[in-house]
Amino acid sequence: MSTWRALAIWGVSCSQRSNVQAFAWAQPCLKLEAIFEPGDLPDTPIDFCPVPEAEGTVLARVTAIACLAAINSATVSYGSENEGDLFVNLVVFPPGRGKFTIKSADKMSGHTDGVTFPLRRCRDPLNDRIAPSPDFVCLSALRNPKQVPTTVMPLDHLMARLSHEHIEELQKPQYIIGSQLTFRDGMVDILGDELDVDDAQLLFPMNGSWWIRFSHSTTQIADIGQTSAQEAMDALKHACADCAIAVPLQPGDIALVNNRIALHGRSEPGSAYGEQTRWLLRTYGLDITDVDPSQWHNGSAFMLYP
Ligand SMILES: O=C(O)CCC(=O)C(=O)O
Ligand SMILES: [Fe+2]
Repeated sequence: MSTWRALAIWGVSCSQRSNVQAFAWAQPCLKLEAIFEPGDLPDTPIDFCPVPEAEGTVLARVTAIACLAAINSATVSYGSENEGDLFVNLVVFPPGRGKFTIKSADKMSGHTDGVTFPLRRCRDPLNDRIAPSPDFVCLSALRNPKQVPTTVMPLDHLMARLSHEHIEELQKPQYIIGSQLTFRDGMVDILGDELDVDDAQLLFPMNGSWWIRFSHSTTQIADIGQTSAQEAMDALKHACADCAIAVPLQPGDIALVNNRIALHGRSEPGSAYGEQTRWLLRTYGLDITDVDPSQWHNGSAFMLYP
C-alpha cells in the first residue's frame, strides 16, 4: 500500500532514485493503485474549491505530494486557476454555473493542462514572468462509482500515426492556442486579459524524443489558408481518437499523467452531482530547478505566475 511498494514492483533496479525518476519520466501515465486509504469522506462537493477537510482528502493530498516528490517534481498551482488552490475537486457541478456545469458533466478530448504556458526551460515570447506548464497532472481518486475513465494518449503512439509531413507541420509556429476555461477569469484578473499564444508550435523535438502541447478545444490554425497546417492538426486529432487508453481510477488510486509525452482526457461523467458521485482531486507536478524567482507569485512557495 505504500509508494515504495509501488516503486519496487516496477521491476527495475530502484535502489537509485535517478532510476526511479527516469522510469517514471518514460511513462505517459503512471497509475499507482491503492496508494492511499480514502477512509471516511463527506458527500462529493459541487465546486473546484474548497477541498473538504476530512481524513481521506488529507491522505490523498499528502500521498500525492510524496509521490511527486519521489520523482523530483514540486507540487504546484497557478494563481490564475481556482485562485491558486494547490488541490481542487474535479466533480460534476449542479445546474446554474453555465459553461462550467456543461464541461463538468462532459467528456474531454485530448489536451495538455496549462496549454498556453510555455514548456519547461522555454519562455513565453511576450512575458518572461509566465511560468511553465506542469510536467505532471496528478489525479487522486476519491470516488468513481461508475468507473468513468480518465483517458491517456501516449505521444509515441500518436507519432506513429502521423506522416513525416504532419510532423513537420506541427513543429511550425502556425497555430493559435487559447486559454482553457478554468484559467480565463484568473488571467483577466492577473494579466488584464486571457493569455493566448499566437505563432504557437505544438510539437517540440526534445533530447531525441518529442514533447507536445495541444488542446482540442482551444487550438486553431493561425492562417485559414494554410491547409497543410489544418491537415496536420486533423491528423493529430484522428490519432488521438485511435490511441486513447482508458484509465479508470478507483478510490485510493493516484495517476501521474505526463503532461509532456501524453495528452489526456476523460469519458463523460454524466449530469448527476454531489452525494456519492465521481470525485477526483487534481494537482500539478513540475521540476522547478529552472523556474525563475519572478515566475512565482510573491511570497508563495507553490503558486506559479500567472
Ligand atoms: O476528469 C478527469 O479524469 C480528467 C480531467 C481533466 O483532464 C481536466 O480537468 O483537465
Ligand atoms: Fe486535464
